[in-house]
Amino acid sequence: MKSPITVAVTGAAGQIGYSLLFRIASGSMFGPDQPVALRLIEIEPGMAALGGVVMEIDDCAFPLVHSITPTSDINEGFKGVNWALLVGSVPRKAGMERKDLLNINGKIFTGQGQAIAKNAASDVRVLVVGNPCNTNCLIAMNNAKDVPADRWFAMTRLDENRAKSQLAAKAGVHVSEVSNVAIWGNHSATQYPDFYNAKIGGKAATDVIKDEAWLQGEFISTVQQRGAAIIKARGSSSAASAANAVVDTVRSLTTPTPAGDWTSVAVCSDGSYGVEKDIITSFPIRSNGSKWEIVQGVPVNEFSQGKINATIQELKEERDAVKELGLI
Ligand code: NAX
Repeated sequence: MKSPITVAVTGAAGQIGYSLLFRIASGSMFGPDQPVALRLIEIEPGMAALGGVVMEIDDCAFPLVHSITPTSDINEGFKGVNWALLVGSVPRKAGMERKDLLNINGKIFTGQGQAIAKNAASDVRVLVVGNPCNTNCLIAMNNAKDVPADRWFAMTRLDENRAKSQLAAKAGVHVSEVSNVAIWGNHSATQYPDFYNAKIGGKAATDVIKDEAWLQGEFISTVQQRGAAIIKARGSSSAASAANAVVDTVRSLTTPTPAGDWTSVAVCSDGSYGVEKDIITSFPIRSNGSKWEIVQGVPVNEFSQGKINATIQELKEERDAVKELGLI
């Protein structure tokens, strides 16, 4: 039997947590023969509900669950973790300014960054899901200086999966035919789902979907606004699809990317594609199973460059705002 991978999940009693924990525990994230030690972190008011979730995980009798540690103490929660999935945050409420949101979450993510640096395993990798996820990740990373920059990720995979599903529906093909979809920039309404480099059945998506006006217009806005459409229809935000994207992100970083393809995740910019260094921004990424790299040489035309500039501008403004607040 392999030794367990220790995984922390914050916001473990929330909506995404409720889908995610069972996927991790069943082996979807790390494989069918890999035991997991779960460290589940909630704030004090969430602890009673978390107790119920732990009872349900127990009641699944999962063969791969080595142990479950529910806690509201972040130092305890991040002890020895190989993966930290930062899902819990305070979402934007009506009337809240972006600066208020960054400030409230800033306090959470400075503390979590410090606790990760102090307590996690030396190989820790961190995926931030809680919004605004790119900038929350930036804050945590800057408060955990001992943890190398290439270990920090923010989630844009749900956007990639949404984009693939829209392209497949328009082309009338199964979603597995769609590849090479890159999300650039921020996980927000400014993100750019790059259809110019996408492929459908191995051909350029623009050769299969001969409707550039739809691609440049409705396609992009549907992907950008998909979260809002789900809230409208369901009465609460996407949870199972978000949890699925967390599983996909970790699997894509820990298994080799299929030849010629890439996936999307926000990482610390190294200046590739002229993007400002040291902001957390989504790029096309490849992994060999242990190391990842930004895919170089993906063509960026004038339309794409305009969209990328807009989303990077938003990330720079968020970075400046948290700098001004003294969070980084
Ligand atoms: P919920 O409100 O259902 O759950 C959040 C949980 O986090 C709650 O149980 C709360 O008690 C807990 N929490 C709050 N502060 C905490 C802290 N400091 N430490 C530990 N736990 C804390 O939200 P849910 O639907 O699960 O969404 C979680 C986050 O994911 C939100 O910020 C949401 O905006 C974000 N999302 C990000 C997505 C992405 O693609 N990156 C997509 C889905 C989702 O919108």
